[in-house]
Amino acid sequence: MFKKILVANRGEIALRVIRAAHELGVQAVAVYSEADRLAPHVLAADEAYLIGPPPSAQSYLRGDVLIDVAKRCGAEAIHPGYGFLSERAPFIQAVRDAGLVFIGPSPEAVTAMGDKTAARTRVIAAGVPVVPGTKDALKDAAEARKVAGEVGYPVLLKAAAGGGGKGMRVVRGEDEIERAFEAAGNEAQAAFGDNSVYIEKFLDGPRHIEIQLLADRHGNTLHLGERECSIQRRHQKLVEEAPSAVLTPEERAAMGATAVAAAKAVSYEGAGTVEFLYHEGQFFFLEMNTRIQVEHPVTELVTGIDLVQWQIRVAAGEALPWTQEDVRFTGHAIECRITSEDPFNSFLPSTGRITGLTVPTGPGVRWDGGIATGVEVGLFYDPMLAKLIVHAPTRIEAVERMKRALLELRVEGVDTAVPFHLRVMDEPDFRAGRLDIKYLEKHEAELLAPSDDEELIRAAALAAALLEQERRHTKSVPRVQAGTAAAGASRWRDRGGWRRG
Ligand code: MV4
Repeated sequence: MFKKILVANRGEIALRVIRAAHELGVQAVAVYSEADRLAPHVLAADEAYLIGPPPSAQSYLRGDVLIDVAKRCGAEAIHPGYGFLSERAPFIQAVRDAGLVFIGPSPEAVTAMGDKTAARTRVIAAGVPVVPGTKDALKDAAEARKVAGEVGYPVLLKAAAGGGGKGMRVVRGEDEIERAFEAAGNEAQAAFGDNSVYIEKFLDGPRHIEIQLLADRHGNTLHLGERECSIQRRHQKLVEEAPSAVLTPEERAAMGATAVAAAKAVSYEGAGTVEFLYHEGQFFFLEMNTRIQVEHPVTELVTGIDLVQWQIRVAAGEALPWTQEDVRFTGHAIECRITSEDPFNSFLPSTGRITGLTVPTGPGVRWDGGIATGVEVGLFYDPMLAKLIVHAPTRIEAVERMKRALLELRVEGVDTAVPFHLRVMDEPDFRAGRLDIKYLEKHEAELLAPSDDEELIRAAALAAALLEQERRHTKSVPRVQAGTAAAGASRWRDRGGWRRG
């Protein structure tokens, strides 16, 4: 096992990796930008190094600086977390060239899965079902027209270099195909510097279900079941759960075996995820994510397997100690992403200082957070502050537990998605497990419209802020009289601005 690893990330995932390292007796080195001097991941690490100004391009994306820090502090390996440098093959190669271990897959596996047409070709050869369409990029609009006619409308044009929905165009009939081909190509060029586009049959309203994998370098590749990730907005997931409310044990086994085949096709090592679209009882390979994902905790809770610890252990050369039959699933887990966004104002990012934080606890509740009171939430990084995850024997008990935990949670100083999550937990289709990728669009009216209650809360918060300002500027009036209860407990000393009655 390593003695020391460098965590090349920030926020909740940096803390998550530091915790896993510490439980393995491994020292963890943090890096931080000038915006993150007081961040929790810095305080949790054994050592921490300043790597640059706040913008990611000058700090967390500086592969050369990160490798230099790792070498100078004596770290043997680098854990990339998710985002940032986690899926950049040249960085992985540079880590290896520096004599360090990258905690994750090979650069070849990342490259193979990063190009969507190359990935399709690789997994088709391994017998993995994909959505009907082209293997390779289309040469021109004429070819697009021909192939679309064969596949049958509606079709979807996708960027070969894509992922995450950029450069995607639904085409409903032959009259639109040529214009859509040009538009998708231009968008792909702008986003990825590559205008290659391919075609798939468009599936209308499938579920997004993904399989978690764990592979060692001794030939063992296991699947750890699925996650249902259909509740998303503009390709940002908001709620995830395990297991899916719809998969039968047979479907789980078939999807799992398919995901294992896809991973083996690129000699995958470490933790990874194969995404599928699930539509009318069939599933189709979408893409493979060659990193640990945000939503990994729901899988950890239903399998009892610590994915981040095992990432580190397999990177150190250990073999997985289980066969597929040893992997058992217990109960139901749900995760809500706690983002600093205003759900009632188009999820507009909300900034400010965290002035108060009450984290839910109690049976079956897990908080993976990257914030603390006093921390400034700005616009330099992703708005996800934390994840609230619950585990319970059944799905409906997990839903009720999540509601309870969301009501215990108080984040003061910024708006969060918490009121949105509370509405989801009460929404009948969600409670019945009736989900697909159009869920949010379908339920926009109930889930995203500000209620009278929210209007009232906003008005109260504004009034409280004005009062607070006035109080600060009224120096002549003694605010608290010594010796009264107010010295410790008066509501007028509450810094939160408002409270629910
Ligand atoms: C699709 C699809 C429907 N049919 N492919 C979106 C992101 C990219 N990775 C693949 N995506 C989709 N591919 C076919 N043939 C619908 C989507 C899609 C989607 C997929 C997963 C999760 C959320 C989504 C939201 C919109 C569209």
